[in-house]
Amino acid sequence: MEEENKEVVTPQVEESTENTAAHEASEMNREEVELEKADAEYTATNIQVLEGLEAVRKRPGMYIGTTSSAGLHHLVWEIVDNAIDEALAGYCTEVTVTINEGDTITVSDNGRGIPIDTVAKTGLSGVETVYTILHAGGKFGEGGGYKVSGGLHGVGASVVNALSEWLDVYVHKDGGIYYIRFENGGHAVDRLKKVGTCTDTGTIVTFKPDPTIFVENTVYDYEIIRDRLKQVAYLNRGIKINVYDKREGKAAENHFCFEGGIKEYVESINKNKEPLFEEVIYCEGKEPITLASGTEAHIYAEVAMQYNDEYSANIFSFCNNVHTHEGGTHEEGFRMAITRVINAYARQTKMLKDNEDNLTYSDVTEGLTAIISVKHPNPQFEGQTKTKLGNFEVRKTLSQIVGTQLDRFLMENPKLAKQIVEKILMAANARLAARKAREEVRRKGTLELTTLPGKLADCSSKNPEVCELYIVEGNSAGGSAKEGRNRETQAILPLRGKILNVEKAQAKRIFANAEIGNMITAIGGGIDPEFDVSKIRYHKIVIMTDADVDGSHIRILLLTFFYRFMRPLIEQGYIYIAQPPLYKVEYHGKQYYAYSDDQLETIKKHLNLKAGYPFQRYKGLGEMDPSQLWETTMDPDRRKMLRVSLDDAIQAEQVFTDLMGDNVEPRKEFIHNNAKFVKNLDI
Ligand code: 1YM
Repeated sequence: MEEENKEVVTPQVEESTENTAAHEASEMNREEVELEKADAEYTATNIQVLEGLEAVRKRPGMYIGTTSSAGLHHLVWEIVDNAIDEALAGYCTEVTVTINEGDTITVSDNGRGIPIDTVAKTGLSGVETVYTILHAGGKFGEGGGYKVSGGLHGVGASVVNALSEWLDVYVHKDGGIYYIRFENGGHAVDRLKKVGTCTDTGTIVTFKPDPTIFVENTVYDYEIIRDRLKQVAYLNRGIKINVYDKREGKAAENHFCFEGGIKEYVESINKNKEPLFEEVIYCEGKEPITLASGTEAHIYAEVAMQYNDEYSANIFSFCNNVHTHEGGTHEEGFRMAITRVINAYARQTKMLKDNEDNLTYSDVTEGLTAIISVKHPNPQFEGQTKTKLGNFEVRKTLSQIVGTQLDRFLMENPKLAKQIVEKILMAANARLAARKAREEVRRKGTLELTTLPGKLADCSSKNPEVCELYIVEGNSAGGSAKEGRNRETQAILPLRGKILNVEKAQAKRIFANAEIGNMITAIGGGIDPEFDVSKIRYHKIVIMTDADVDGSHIRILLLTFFYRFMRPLIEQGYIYIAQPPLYKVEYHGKQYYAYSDDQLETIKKHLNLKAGYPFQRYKGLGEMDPSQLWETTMDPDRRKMLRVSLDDAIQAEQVFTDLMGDNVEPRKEFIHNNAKFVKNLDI
């Protein structure tokens, strides 16, 4: 029998249990010398490490964009990205994120566990390397895989460590539990140590964001984490993602796993719309690519799409799980393919006659909800907000994949194909009719395009940067606003009654609507697809409606109109909502205004008023005289306004269809739960 190999493979990490075996003196000396050498190497690496992490602490914005709430949440995405990468590599099925008491975060996965043995280049354990060397994310282990998730900043776990008060990592691997702790922005308290045994594998990371870095806010928002992880679950089919809030009084949990991936995502976006037919068209494929380093990798692309009975297009694209708001080459490839294939099919089946013009991209995407998702080993993000995919080769990848597979779908499903083309032909006809209607308006006299609406009381300044347009509900409030305003910078456009619900109307009717026409001319930038934000006449467009149900309905109608036809106004933060007071208290000849119930209570307390002391409740703007309206709602030095933002276009999309579409149920639900919409507003 062969003698058992007695040589113990020295673990690359220190054992915390004491080694009691006796050694010969000479052996001990040799070990000591080696340990000293290792210590010296360790110290040398550590100095470099700390310099790197110090740079992150000096300029956190360079690495995570901002140290406001978005940056705070970014720390979570970085750690989650590593777990998702492990899942995409095929080794991990479940990821769990927990907000703990004290707003620390724990992220765990059941993957292989971060490598624990020493990395030759750094002399540090794999775990310590990943958590202390900037951009160590890449492979230092053998072969396989690349980092695909998280492209926007994609800075890696070491940045999270640098910006944490403390950070703990536990790795379950090869039967052992290994632990390392970092404090004060990434200083390893000790080296990675074995602290126990286990039978599973995985990585568990807990960190506390450093309050001296995140001075504005260190409180996590469960909904932000939940919504983002739900999106990640849609974009990476089959991965189970758990989210918990363990903070006192905030207990919550959610579990996501979508076997259908982006197909289910499209269905969920279309949930409250009427699909043209049940099927979701799905295309998928991969394309080999050689990286600069010579490594062979793949671009992986998938697209899911479903038509509904509405008129707007909802195309959302992603690269490496990052929402590419500004589009890019993947969207261009998709656009080329879908336009080409549908035109070819429509001509081939003679549904589109030889003498008729080609269908446009806006025709073929009317009422289309689509998700485009690309995983790229080396994404180039461009554009103003770095959310535009720039890799040129992706255009062809998408064009080919969507081209062949959409074509096959149409061939194999002639009945559905006919439904699609009929819908698109209707869109094309409506487009032509709308163009005629616009030309008609133009022909009737250029006057109409250049003359401002008679109802508009314009301001005297012509500098858009200082000009404000108040869109006011009702003629009487409009009158007060006209009298009370600052004539130099504030213009008033009163609206009579409700404006048209653009969600339900076709383009032709929308252009014919007088109230909408007035707004378009007053604002001056035209409308989608020709909307030009550089031509707008006001940099603040303020919606001023009553604080009642009708008022909020009008507000939503206006926001829907801006969202559909002048979206850059919302994206670039030009739309505001006026905040008229709800109550007035008069006391010793002085007037006090309250904008909320809480504020009313505070004022009463402050003035020491007895219970039953009278106060006025404003039911509408019309109840205020011009000077009151100016003082409380329009004076730039005293007013309060909400700025409308579009952080999450997909969620906004859902809100608008829920509120404005044909289904009554979601609207009812919304009215019960109005706070949800206000979430889309920045205070
Ligand atoms: C809770 C966060 O970081 N999981 C995780 C990370 C890694 C691995 C497994 C992993 C990757 C590889 C090999 C490989 C990382 N490893 C590295 C590096 N969860 C979390 N799970 N073995 C394990 O990619 O080859 C970086 S991340 F660089 F060490 F390989």
